[in-house]
Amino acid sequence: MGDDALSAGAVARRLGVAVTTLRTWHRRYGLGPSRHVPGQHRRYTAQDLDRLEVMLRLTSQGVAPAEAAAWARRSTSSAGFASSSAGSASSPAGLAPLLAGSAPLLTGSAPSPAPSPASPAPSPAGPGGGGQAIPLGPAVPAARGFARAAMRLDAPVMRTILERAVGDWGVVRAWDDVAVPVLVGIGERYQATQRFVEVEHLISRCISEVLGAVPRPRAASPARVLLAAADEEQHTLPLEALAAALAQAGVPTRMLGGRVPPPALDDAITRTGPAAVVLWSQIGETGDAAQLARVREHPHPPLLVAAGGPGWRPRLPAGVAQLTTLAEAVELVCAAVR
Ligand code: B12
Repeated sequence: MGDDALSAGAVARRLGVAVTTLRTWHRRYGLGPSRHVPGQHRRYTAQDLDRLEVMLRLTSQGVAPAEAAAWARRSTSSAGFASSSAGSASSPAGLAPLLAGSAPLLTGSAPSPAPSPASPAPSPAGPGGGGQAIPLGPAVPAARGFARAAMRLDAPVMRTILERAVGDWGVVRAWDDVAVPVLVGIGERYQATQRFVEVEHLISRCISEVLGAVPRPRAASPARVLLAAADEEQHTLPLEALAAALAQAGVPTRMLGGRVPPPALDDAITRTGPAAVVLWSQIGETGDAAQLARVREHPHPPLLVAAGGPGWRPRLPAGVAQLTTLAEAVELVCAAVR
């Protein structure tokens, strides 16, 4: 690369990661800039950039950072593995499928290269890892990669992981296996520490963006499905997942979003005559079941009135369907509108 060596800012922009992420990868995993010009900041060479691209690709696929870094170092340190200036690493046999983008996101059978003796051990509990990680339990690698990127506040990587999961598996599985474990985990993290609100918000934002980008069906007729959160209810992500999953099933929806007062819901039903209404309550404070009864008693009641979320109390009124999973919700709504 010679004089074309890049600054940290330029590399960050090119890869779509934060400069702080580059610093972390440098400090913890030795993936730093190698070109040194006296009196200047170190610069990233083409080979440094190749390593970082491998690191980014693998961590996006859920490979643990220390493992990914070991691969990244190996990918350019041995003869024959070095890449051209085109910027993409030519890969050793075992790495090729991962770099080709077909990494086993679900099964987690990522390779476990022996880190070179020179590689620093990952920091056990530094900011963004170890003791401050989002607790996940058994989770697919994509969920772990998403959670790690979230703790680094690395939105581009978060979006990439989720987009790939949606593309590879569809909305229902991406939501159930990647988004939900991370949402539950960050909820627990917050409860235990009263911290990481910023992480929670970024997670919500990225999930919303990816779900919102799922192409909507070009409907010949207006949407016959109305989605709304209960009065004062701000939790809307499960409804956003439902809208995106229904879109993939070819069913258009009308999404009112959060905090819908009962009179406004009445008006929307009067004006749009939906065949199905799904109302979401996440927390007890918003889950007065009288809201559901009111929809049932509308002069033109929808064929399906369904309640989603754990907030509803004291119990669902007669004639209201209880939705317990996203897949079930998709099935029931599809049946009501077809
Ligand atoms: C993201 C989030 C927010 C975001 C919401 C952003 C958005 N656009 O939706 C924001 C920041 C707005 C927020 C606000 C608040 N939040 Co909040 N939030 C969450 C978080 C992390 C995820 C919520 C979510 O989407 N859950 C959906 C899935 C992941 O969870 P679930 O409903 O339990 O899923 C089960 C079923 O519903 C089903 N399921 C899953 N997906 C789907 C989809 C469909 C269609 C169906 C039918 C079923 C289904 O499967 C699961 C297993 O049973 C949760 C943590 C959590 N565990 O949920 C806290 C959480 C719900 N929030 C909580 C609280 C306390 C609040 C606030 C009161 C905080 C405050 N002090 O202001 C406010 C409430 C404001 C209000 N009036 O609504 C508490 C609720 C505690 C309680 N039970 O009352 C939680 C549990 C966090 C915690 N551990 O303390 N929150």
